[in-house]
Amino acid sequence: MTLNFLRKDQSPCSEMLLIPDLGVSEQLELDKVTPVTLTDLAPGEYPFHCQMQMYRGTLTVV
Ligand SMILES: [Cu+2]
Repeated sequence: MTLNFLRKDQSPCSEMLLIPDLGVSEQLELDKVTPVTLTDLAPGEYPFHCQMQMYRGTLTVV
């Protein structure tokens, strides 16, 4: 599965995408799409956040 992240926010917080449980650490360029390919994803919840954990969310795999 590939998720496409479009960064529209110029805040430094939106520069890095970290999904620790999946070993993802991606730098996101402003106004560009960054594809992140994830393989062998087990169902579950995977928190993601910026470097300092101010922007955060959860990826839910069903
Ligand atoms: Cu941050």
